[in-house]
Amino acid sequence: MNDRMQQAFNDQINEELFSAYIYLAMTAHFEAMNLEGCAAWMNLQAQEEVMHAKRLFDHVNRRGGRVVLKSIGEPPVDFGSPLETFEKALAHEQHITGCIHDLYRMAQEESDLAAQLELQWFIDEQVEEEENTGRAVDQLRMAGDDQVALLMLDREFGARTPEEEE
Ligand code: OFO
Repeated sequence: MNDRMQQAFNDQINEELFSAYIYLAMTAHFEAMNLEGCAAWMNLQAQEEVMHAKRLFDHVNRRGGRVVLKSIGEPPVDFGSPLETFEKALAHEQHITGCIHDLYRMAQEESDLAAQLELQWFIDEQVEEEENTGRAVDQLRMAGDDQVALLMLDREFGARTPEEEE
């Protein structure tokens, strides 16, 4: 893989690890509110982000490139209400989708077919990420100020299971 692609993959590894950091901060935020199901949902999300970073990491290595890990930014501490927190998670996923699409377009410009194939998995994954997070946002909006509905949703979010990697 050429230098431009290698650098862009390294930047994306950093984006994915920062995502994990944000979701861990959201886990802590929900733990502090005693919303264990929401916390478990975010914790699972954080683990998936580490898996995404590792997938890009492996791709760079398998192509004879050099992984360079950069420092990870500090995430916020307070994300607001459960709805506001999930809305921020959705906005973050939309940002990551944009990054993946830019990376794919770069791979096309550079005629890097192997990177394009790898990134197709991520394009598909982002559809799922936005779908899952968007559903949670919609459900929390429906619950509104109803505390019982919120507790029921918390239980449902806690039942989320890890995604199988293909
Ligand atoms: Fe890696 O998909 Fe979320 O950020």
